[in-house]
Amino acid sequence: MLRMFDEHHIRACASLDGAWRFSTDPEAVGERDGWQGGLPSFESTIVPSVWNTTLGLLDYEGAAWYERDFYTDGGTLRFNFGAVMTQADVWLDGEKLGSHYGGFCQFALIATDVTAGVHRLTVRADNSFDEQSIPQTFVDWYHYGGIVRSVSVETLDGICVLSNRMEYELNGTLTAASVRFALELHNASSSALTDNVTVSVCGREMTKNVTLEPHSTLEIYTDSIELSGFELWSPECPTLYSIEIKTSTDDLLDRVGFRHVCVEDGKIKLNGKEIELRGVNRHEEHPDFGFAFPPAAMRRDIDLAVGMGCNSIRGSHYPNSQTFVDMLDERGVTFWSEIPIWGCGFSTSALSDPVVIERGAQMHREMVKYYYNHPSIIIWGMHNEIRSDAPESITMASTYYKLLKETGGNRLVTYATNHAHDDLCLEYCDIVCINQYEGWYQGSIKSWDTFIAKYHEYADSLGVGHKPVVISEFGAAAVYGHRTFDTVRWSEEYQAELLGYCIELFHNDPRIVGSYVWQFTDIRTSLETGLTRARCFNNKGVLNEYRNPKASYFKVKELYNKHSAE
Ligand code: ADA
Repeated sequence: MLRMFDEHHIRACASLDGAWRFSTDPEAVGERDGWQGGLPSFESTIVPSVWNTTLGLLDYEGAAWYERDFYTDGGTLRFNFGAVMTQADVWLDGEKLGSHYGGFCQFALIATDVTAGVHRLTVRADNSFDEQSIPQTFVDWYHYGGIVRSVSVETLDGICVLSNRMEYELNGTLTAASVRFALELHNASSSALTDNVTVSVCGREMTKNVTLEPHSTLEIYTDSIELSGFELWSPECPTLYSIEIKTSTDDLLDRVGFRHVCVEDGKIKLNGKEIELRGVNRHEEHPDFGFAFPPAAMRRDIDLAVGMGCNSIRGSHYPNSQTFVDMLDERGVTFWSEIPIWGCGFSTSALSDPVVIERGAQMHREMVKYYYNHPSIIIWGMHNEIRSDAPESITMASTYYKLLKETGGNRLVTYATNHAHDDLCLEYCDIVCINQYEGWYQGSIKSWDTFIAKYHEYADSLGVGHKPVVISEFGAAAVYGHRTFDTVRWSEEYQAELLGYCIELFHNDPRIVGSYVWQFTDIRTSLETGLTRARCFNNKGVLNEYRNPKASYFKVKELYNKHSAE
């Protein structure tokens, strides 16, 4: 996984990106026929990538197999997968190593007693969707398949550090913090071991003596220390600190930042100062690369969003790559990270299905585990547009809210609702986030005023009128290059007018503390959406899919930059 810093100096790591052997398995017979022992026929492909950009496979949904050989000096190996869509089954030399459910989520598998020499790694990726999958069959983006983020192999030696969380609490003046680390340790050897693990942060060290049973994993906490003299992380000054965690045989390097986000007096406060979120919804998707989004293009996306005046991005609708979030940490852009529960595809029965709820909970746990230390993430998103007007949604909303509040660190927890006037779950969010398309699917541009007024009335009647409101989606489609003298639907002019009207309206409403334009770029959608989605793309981007600007980009840029200067 490409990070914007080295994760290890001591641990031996090798990238497994590059050429792999590949075969689709449309009848799902591969495992029965022993393909894990060697693919009977194959073509070559590149990892990471999506298979849909291979000619002839645009709409392939189902299982596909990947295999490659690699050399190792042997020992305990850890295989890291940035993301596999959506179910991954992994074999080493034909022996099952493990499985993982959930595209967009990072995972790792450990193999012990591997001999020195050349070995074969096999992955079956299956992107089939059904009524228990997350997301479900119907979504408004493209169901790309494949190994879409990097794969690497690490050699583990002695007591190793698999992951870490820096848990900290700032004092009232935000000048000092009480800090402790949660460390996931693993003993890679076949005998019990004792070692010191030392964490260095801001010139201070914390050491703990640990003993681990053979091939076991253990989470420990360091003692707490008081730190002061650090700079806070903020959009204006995104200060980051390197940390180093070491044992006598292993290390893990990471980056952290100190900041405080909360809701107070109906506003969002970052480091005690009111912040208005000027945001955009971004899919990590490109028509030529799908979800295997090139890092250099990520940097350009951030330049374009920052240039438009954004101080926030919503990673709609799934965890984005660590590379992208690293870049946001560096640039001081706040981020909303969520999992792909995209409600329009969910029936009410799926919402209360324990299998679905547990799959979502596991995705939240993995998102928290891998992204915890990113200061840019100030919002966790539980789900998007579920039937939160139906009692069946309450278990899901309350379960995820509790999970993220208890384990997610200092962040606001929310979900995007499209039931602003009859939502039953508003108790389970720190900020109320509303998706609405007045002037597109219903009403007119001007009917936004009555829509908002009606929400305030409803919120007051429920006693949640004090919660800050963010308009998390609003927009209109415009076909790139369709310019008109009259502001008619599908034209760049209409889209620019609608977004301009909304941004001013939201900015002038004291209860609304932010907005996220739907959306950053046009995106490919399911081929079945042809009748409502011109070109089979969702055309509500302020940029087209190749990042060329529409008139609306300049309108949003003018207003967001004006508001930022106020
Ligand atoms: C919803 C959804 C988005 C997108 C949007 C639209 O609000 O959350 O993913 O589908 O509608 O363009 O209709």
